[in-house]
Amino acid sequence: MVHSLRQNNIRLSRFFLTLVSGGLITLVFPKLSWAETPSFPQPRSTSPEPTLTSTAETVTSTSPNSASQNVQDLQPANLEVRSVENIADAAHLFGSAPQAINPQIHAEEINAIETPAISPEVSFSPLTMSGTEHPFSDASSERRLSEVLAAGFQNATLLADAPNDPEGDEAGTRSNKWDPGRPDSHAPIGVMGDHTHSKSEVMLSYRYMRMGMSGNLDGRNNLTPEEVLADFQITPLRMTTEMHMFGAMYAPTDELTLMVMAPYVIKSMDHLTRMGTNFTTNSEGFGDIRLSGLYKVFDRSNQRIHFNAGISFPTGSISEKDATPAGPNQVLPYPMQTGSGTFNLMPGITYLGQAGSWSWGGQGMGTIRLGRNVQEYRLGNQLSLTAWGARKWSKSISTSLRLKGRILGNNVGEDPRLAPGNLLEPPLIPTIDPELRGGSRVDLSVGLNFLAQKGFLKGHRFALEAGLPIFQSLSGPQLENDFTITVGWQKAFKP
Ligand SMILES: [Cu+2]
Repeated sequence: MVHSLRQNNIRLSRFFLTLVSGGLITLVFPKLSWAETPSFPQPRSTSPEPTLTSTAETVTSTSPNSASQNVQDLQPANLEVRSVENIADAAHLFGSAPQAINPQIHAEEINAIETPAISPEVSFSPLTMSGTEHPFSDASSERRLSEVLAAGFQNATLLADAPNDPEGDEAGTRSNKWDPGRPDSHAPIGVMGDHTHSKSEVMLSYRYMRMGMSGNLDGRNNLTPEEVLADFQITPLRMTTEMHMFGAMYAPTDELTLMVMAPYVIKSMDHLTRMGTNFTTNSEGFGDIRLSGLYKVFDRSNQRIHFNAGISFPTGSISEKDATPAGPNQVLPYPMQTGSGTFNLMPGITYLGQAGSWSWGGQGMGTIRLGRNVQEYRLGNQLSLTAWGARKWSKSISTSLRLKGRILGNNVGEDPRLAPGNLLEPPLIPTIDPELRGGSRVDLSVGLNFLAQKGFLKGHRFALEAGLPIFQSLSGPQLENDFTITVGWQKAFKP
């Protein structure tokens, strides 16, 4: 049983590696079709920034980011916008502004309409029109044209990211769309599935998490080791959980982002027996791999909402063993296992908002275990709610404060390999009691997000978050949480 479970783990792991690497490879191919984008005379610029050019009929872009589609979505402002762009277009083609067009008229027309926001992906920049190399020879008509464009696009994104720089620092800074290019556009690093990506973006991530527990609680009351040993033969003293979390995200559309997360877990628990001896058990291995779909349903007024639909696979082990006073190779208690053994659904909803230098968000997520595992038990279902606020101090740095509440149920059913210990009087150890697993906790965390804006690390994100419990009430005796630390790296790009 153990052996076949292990083999299933390996098979599933291989399946996901194939899935992810296959996805990465296929992403390379759409790039080839960009070469077919019709190209018109460009402003004489050496900038690698994507440049929007236009004709009376269409707006095309060298950016793969469906800029033309986004611009054409600007109904009913379409005609007015085009008429202005015709000036720019004519300027591109003929090297001077047509004298017959009075920019003032267009400015009034444009001010009369409420220009819808342009997606941050659209690269439309009046600033490029006032560059030193643009084709206008008449400085005043150049200035007036810039004013017209600025008036018409005051709500629009003026500069957007390059195709390979989805987190460009200027993206969305002047639009009323939620801006993905800020350090605080990603939630504190301890939150997963907090953001979606725009079409064809990929993001890779790595997180290291460390959680420390020590001392036992029963309800909200602290228990000394002696108090626990009055009722049990062994008491856990402390536990350390480390997790290496590897993640990949890919957005097939602007609405849908797919995410896979693979944890590698390392656990260690110290114990004290009634006889006064100490012993430590260790376990490590891959945990349950999680696949999620994040579906964006709202993206307006600097706010976003997406639904999270996750499923985790029983790739983690429920048969970790180590030496205990009972003998070598003993199946370890529930909290020392690296997996749940069940398929789990993780439905959730995430809300994000931005205003000026501030941002905030919230996420509610459930974990619903489907059926029971091969040992005929399941871990408790979970509900977690978190909310945070963040302050952006520069284009690179933001700090955050976050509250997280979690309710965890007790196990249902019991691992028969641990059950014999329950027949002893007094019982062996609290960690093998399926009724002593649940509880509720509230943590308060501070976080730091860093988004490199230049140098060879441009676009790379580094983040840190540290949390302390401010409330815990546990079915006890059960080890209480002391701290949680998460550090992480993230990089988004367009393959
Ligand atoms: Cu991402």
